[in-house]
Amino acid sequence: MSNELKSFLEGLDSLAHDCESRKGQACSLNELDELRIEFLGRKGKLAQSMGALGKLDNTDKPAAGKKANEIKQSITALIDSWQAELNAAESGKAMSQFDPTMPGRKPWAGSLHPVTLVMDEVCDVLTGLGFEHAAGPEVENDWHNFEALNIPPEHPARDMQDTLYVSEKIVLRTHTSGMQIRSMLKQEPPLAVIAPGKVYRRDSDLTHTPMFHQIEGLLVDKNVSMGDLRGTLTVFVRQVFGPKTEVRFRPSFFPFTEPSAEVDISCVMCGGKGTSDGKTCRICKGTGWVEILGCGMVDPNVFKSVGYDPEVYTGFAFGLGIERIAMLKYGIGDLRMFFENDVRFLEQFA
Ligand code: 2NM
Repeated sequence: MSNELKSFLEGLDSLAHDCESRKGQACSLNELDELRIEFLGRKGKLAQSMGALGKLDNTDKPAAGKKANEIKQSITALIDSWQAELNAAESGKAMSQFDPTMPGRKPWAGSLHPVTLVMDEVCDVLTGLGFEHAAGPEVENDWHNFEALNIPPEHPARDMQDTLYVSEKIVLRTHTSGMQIRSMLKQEPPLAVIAPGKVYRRDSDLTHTPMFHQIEGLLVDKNVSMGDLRGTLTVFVRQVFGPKTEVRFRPSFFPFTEPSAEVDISCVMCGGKGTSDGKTCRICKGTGWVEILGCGMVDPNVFKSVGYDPEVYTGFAFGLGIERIAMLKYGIGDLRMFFENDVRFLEQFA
């Protein structure tokens, strides 16, 4: 072996030793990168040693090249192993800084929709008064939705303008009364039921939506009077709107009740004064009263269609819109708020 080759090989070995001796000097991944560049970089120590390769005898070159490759691999392996150690140490440090006793982030919780809240409350008050809950289909036939309720074929409520038809004899229910009809067909009086749910009308503007929520109540027995109706509704509105609430009946008309009435309560905003903060009350427009429901004594024709004897039984019924009650209760001025589902609106009811 030539002297030139010998000293070339020795130079490479000392380079490897030099690198090994630097263990512990690189304490961070950054420092280790610098070390890698110092030995293996384009102008690093290994590259400089390789400069001497060209001056060797052609017969020495294969052995020199082979050795150079081996040294490059062993230095690379060495630095890689230090890098793995540093990585492990750093993640261990991160774990030791992690405090598993810290409280977690609070999960985002939803809340009940104001329509649901009011629906639940109204149902609770009425079941508390002894009414039982009835449920039924939203797609209803002509007989349950109109015919049995004394709504004749030519009545405007049956018009295509007002009702959403599925087919000639099938509609989306325009009120929940069909459920009350079913209850009466199923059982004899005495009977007290409420029918809550979605109803549909062909109507869409600032104050009407094609779908809204309603509750109807029905009570049938011997000797049920308009006084019973007034007493029941007074107790009901005082539980929902507060004990000082006043009740007023105004004559009205519905095909399924006779006589019929619309019920006003003293304004929830101004308490009936008609003014609030010295200005005309925006809720009751200065009248001191707000309308909240319709009601009446069940028409004898309705009893005939379910097979009750109108000479023996009388009954009262009422119906109210949930969105309207919710607007009054929470002071919501725009019906569209209920259907836009803006979280900033909804989270106020959490
Ligand atoms: C109202 C107003 C007045 C009503 C009538 C009946 C039934 F099925 F018994 F005939 N259920 N609901 C009724 C009566 C509904 O809503 C404004």
